[in-house]
Amino acid sequence: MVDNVFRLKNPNLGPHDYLYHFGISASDDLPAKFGDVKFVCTGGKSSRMKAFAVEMYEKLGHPKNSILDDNNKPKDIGESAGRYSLFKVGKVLIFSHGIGQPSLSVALNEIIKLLHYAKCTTDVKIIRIGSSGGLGVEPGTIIITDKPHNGMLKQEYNYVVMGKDLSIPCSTSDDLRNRLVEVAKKLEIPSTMGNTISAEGFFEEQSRLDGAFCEYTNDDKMAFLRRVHDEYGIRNIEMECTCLSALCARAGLGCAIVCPALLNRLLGDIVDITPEQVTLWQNNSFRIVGECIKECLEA
Ligand code: R2B
Ligand code: URA
Repeated sequence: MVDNVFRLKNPNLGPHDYLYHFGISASDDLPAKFGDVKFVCTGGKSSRMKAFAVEMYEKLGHPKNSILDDNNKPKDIGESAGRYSLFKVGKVLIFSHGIGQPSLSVALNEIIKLLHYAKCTTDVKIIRIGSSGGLGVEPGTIIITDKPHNGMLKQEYNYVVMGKDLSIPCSTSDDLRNRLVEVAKKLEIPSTMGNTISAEGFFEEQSRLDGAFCEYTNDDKMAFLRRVHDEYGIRNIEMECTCLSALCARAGLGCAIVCPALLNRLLGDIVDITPEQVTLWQNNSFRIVGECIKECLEA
């Protein structure tokens, strides 16, 4: 259970720290710059997160406590480090995380430390706005993750620390998830709540037949996809939700995951959607998350 009390127990943290992948020093006045953050939004692509930052800047009515560039647009604070982008729009922090759990884990460790150094200790929530392959859903449907599962179909995030397997339980915020579902209904955007698999790769790890390698049959693939759909309530597959939900829960941060299904994996493997569809589905997830954040900030 996430109790919304932010806590970091690492005794090694301090003003000497440097958030290398964002180019931010812990000795900068982080409470002054970031101390009012209430929401953190993240997604894989830098360009998508920039578009979301620009949209939030408009939606929230050009909040004063934003960090802007020379053109009065949200400034990419992470640009100098050259790895991830980072924007601050009012009380909303927005960063890109790249593809997969290792990339997300690096960025998220530094963002969680940023929140800690900035003294954002109460009720900060993190939302991933991603993309995914759907299971048994119409392409374009926005899936709000209920229970994240790893590739072994366990609700945990696993990684190796000093030669030992570490396993951290995953959980998403009930309250945030339900709010997002309500907002999607209000906006009449096709959406569903369902369980999600976070795979460790895109091809074999997601039972695709079209990677460089494949040693199973179409029947094997379909049997697995149908089983996880029917027995585990899996409605989409992506590559980050276990890492995000486990590390957030470990730090006491509520989180949610909102992803359109780019295709129905029960019907195929190839993502061949048009740029118009990408834009529409991306905008739908932006609208849901943006509206939910606006409502929460104004409540
Ligand atoms: C969804 O899409 C990306 C792979 O194409 C990955 O980041 C994910 O979770
Ligand atoms: N992202 C994934 O990880 N899988 C898909 O099938 C589509 C997008």
